[in-house]
Amino acid sequence: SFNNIEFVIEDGVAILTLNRPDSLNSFNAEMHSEVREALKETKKNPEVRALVITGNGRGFCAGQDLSDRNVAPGAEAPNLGESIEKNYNPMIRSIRALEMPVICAVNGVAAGAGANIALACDIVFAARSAKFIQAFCKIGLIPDSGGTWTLSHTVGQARAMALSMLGDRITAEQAEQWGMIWKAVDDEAVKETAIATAKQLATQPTKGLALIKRAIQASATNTLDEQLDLERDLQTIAGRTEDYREGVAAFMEKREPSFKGQ
Ligand code: T3D
Repeated sequence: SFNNIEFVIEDGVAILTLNRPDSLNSFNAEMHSEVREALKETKKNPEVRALVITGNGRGFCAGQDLSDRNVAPGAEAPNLGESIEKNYNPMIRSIRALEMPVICAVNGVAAGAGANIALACDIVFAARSAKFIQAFCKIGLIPDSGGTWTLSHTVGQARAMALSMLGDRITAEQAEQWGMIWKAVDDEAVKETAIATAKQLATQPTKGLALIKRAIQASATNTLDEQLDLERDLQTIAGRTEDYREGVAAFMEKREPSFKGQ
């Protein structure tokens, strides 16, 4: 059992809910280790075919818990690189490498690393009242948790630079219009929409979806020639899955497919 998150598995979907609402679900060391544990379980449990990440209370996540940082005069400067290497980077890498769809329900403000954890997910729904804030610049830091990369690739360099330097509050609708997230939805519907989407995806060809994830991610750094080669290789793998066989057979027999995620 966990103290800082909730973690349940239902209908093939793991639901990870950040649960430190009094500090807008900011990360302390214990929450980091609990999220690590939950991501590990998600990866190794064969019944899990999609993951939802969301938060309790009025915020999604306010990034690092700043009350955990000793900045008193004379105190030794904390080594933030170590914190990133130990906590934030492995979390982002796990989300990106997870061989299943990761759906984020941004239920409220997403600031600092909280914003960039959301942007690392595969499909992001955000409550209409939620805001995305690259808050780092206000305390002398740079966007981490992949933010400098994801922002550049989703909204382009001009917006990535201004968002990162100004720390403006971006609405969910603006984020949708800019292609930073998938959809803005009504506040009261955001969690159920994300969970319903994940449950639907958990009935789909999970291996195929994982290969799509790999291909789209790789496109960010590949040339077209490299990407064509990669598509060939991944399609070779996809064509050998049981779900491909089932999908084609169901189509030809004019019936609903029954995918096993294999
Ligand atoms: O250190 C490392 O390991 C390096 C890695 C860094 C990664 C990072 O994420 S750095 C960036 C850290 N995050 C921030 O700078 C955001 C700080 N928070 C805010 O700017 C604001 O709270 C928000 C814009 C997110 C929301 O504003 P608002 O007015 O809606 O809420 P609030 O009143 O500021 O916050 C509510 C409570 O949550 C409040 O506590 P209180 O007064 O009710 O006892 C506030 O102190 C607390 N809170 C919010 N964010 C954090 C936090 N407490 C600790 N750490 C936080 N990040």
